[in-house]
Amino acid sequence: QVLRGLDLQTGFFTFRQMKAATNNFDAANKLGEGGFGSVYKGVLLDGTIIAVKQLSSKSRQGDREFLNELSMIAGLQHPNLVKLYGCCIEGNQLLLVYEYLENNSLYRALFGPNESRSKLDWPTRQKICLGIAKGLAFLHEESSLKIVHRDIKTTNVLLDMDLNAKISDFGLAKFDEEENTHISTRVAGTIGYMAPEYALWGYLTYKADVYSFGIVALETVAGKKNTRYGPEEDFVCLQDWALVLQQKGNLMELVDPSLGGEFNKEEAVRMIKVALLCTNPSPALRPNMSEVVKMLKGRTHVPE
Ligand code: ACK
Repeated sequence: QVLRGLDLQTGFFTFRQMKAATNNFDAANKLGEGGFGSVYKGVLLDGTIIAVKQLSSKSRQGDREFLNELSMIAGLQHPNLVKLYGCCIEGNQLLLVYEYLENNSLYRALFGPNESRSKLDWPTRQKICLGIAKGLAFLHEESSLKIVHRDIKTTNVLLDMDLNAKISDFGLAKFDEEENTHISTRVAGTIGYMAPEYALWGYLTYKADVYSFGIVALETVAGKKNTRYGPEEDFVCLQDWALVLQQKGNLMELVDPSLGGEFNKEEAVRMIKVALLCTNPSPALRPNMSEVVKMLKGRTHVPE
């Protein structure tokens, strides 16, 4: 029986259990490398499939704050967040045990090798972006912890059986922080997705996640990575290119051509406009995630 809570007093999963579940962390069971360490697929005795993340950071067993926060994060439940089943702490090993998601990451679905690339149709892409927005709105505004993710990107968005988006690695990045608004000494994020104020000055607020969400939304609509793109690859990122297309009144040119005619033009343009608001260089001018959710649903007018 998988317990859905975290009891750090009794220990939750033992290292032995995790070794058995992953066949001794067999290379064949390795799902990949995440920002915080290797991820393995495993099966518990009751048949539950899990993803075990081996945290690469040095010993944290003495870090009470880390454990406290971990137990709170395990309590966070939202349909658009990857469920943390628990953890295993033994010696200086720290493993996080997550639900296993069948469809890999959004990155693989959009840009992976041919065999793992799934053709995401327009309604699915919309559902994915809305899901990420809802998950972030929950982390920022509704959860008791008010978490800033700090590393939103397509590899940190996992897809379940029905291609619903689930955010992974939330809470990992800010264990040593006290406030959501501060000057961070250690900038942890991914170039290309990082808000400029965070990348340049380490100034971190939840608006940094809003920026990263905007980039992910642009990548999802365009079916293109946020790297040099555009005529003669002049543009450093998709966002720059989108701004130019917006000025030319030609935002549709950004939409993934492989979507063919099966998308709604109005919805696609709305999504790009929302993404452009999110990637505004000035954090104060970016909407918050619950506003983004409303705009994506077409419930609120998207300011030009
Ligand atoms: O695209 P992927 O296969 O999906 O590559 C990454 C890799 O591990 C490193 O993060 C995969 N991964 C991470 N967490 C999970 C999970 N809970 N279920 C399934 N795959 C996962 C991710």
